[in-house]
Amino acid sequence: MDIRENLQKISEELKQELLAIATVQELEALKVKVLGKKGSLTALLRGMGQLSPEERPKAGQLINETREQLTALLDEKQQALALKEKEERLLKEAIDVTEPRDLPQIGAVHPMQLVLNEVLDCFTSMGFSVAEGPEVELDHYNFELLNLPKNHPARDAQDTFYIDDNIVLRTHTSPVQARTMLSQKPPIRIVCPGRVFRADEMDATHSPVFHQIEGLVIDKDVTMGDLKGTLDAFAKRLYGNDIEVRFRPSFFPFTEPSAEVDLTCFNCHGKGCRVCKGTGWIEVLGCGMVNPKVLEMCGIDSKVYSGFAFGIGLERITMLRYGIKDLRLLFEGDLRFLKQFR
Ligand code: 2NM
Repeated sequence: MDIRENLQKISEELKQELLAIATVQELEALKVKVLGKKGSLTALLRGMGQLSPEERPKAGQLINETREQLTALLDEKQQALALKEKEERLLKEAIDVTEPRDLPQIGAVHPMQLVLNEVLDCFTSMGFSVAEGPEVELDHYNFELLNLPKNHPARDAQDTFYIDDNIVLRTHTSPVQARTMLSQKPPIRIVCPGRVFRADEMDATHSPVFHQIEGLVIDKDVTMGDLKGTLDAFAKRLYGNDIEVRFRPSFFPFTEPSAEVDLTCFNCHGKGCRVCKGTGWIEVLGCGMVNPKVLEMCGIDSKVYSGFAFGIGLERITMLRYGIKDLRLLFEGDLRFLKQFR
C-alpha cells in the first residue's frame, strides 16, 4: 500500500477514536497504540528500509509531518481531558459555606466568679487589698501559727490532705494572712480569696475542694464593733438592705472571742423552711478577734495592736445569692446551668 494512503488511514482512525475517548488513561493507551514502540506509525517508519534511496527522504518527511499533526491532536485532547477532570474534581470537592453547622458552645462567667467579684468590690471599696498565697502550704503556716497545736482535731488526717509530715494542701486561706502579718507592719487590711482542701466526701453540701474568702484587719484600737459593722455592710451590699445579720458566740482556735454569722433565709425570709431547716437563718461565715497568741507568733505586739478576722465560704454565699440548692452544680461545668448566669 502507498505510504500516503497508510498515513491517511492511521490519521483518520486516530481522529475517529479520539472522539470516543473520555479519560486520560484511555488517551494514553491510544497514544501508545499509534506512536509507541510497537505503534502503527512507528511500524511505517521501520518499513522505510524497504524503500528505494530516492523514495526515502520524501517518505520520511511525510511520516514526520503526520507524526507532528497526530502528536498535536493528542496533546490538545490531553489538555481538554485534564481540564475536564479538574473541573469535575473541584465540583465534587466544593464546600457549601452556607451549610448550617454546630456552633461552638459559649460559656458564661461562673456564678462563683460573679459573687467573688462583688465581694472583692465590697471590701476593696472599704480599703482592703487582695492577698493570695500558695495552695500547697507548710504545716507551720496552715496550722502552727494559727494556734492549731499538734493534737488539734482539725489537724486530723481525716480532714487534711498531707503531702508529707510538713506539707499540706491548705485547709483554709488563713496561712496567707499569717504570711502577711509576718511580712507587713500594721495597719493591715486584706481579703484572701482562694481554693482550699479538706478530705471530705462530695455531696449536696460538701466538696473536698472549695473556696474561701478570708479577711483580716489589724490596727490600734480595732474592736468587735468594727468587725460587726464591716460584716453588716458586707451582708447588705450582697443581699440588700432588708437582710438581717445575727452574730452567735462560737469557738475557733485563732480568734477570741469568736462568732458565727447567720443571715435571714433567702428562701422563706425568716419564717422557717426546708432550706434553713426551720430556723429562718442560714450560717454564712465565722469570725472573731484575732487571738493574741496568733498575733504574737506572727510578730505583732498584741499589747499595741488588735484585729479581727473572718472566713466566708464562697460556695455557700453563691448558693444563697442565686438560690442554688446543690453544691455539685457549681463544680460540674454544665453549660445548661452556666448559661443561666449570662
Ligand atoms: C474563720 C473564722 C474566724 C481567720 C483567722 C485568721 C488569722 F490568720 F488572722 F488568724 N484568718 N482567718 C478566721 C477567723 C477564719 O473562718 C471560718
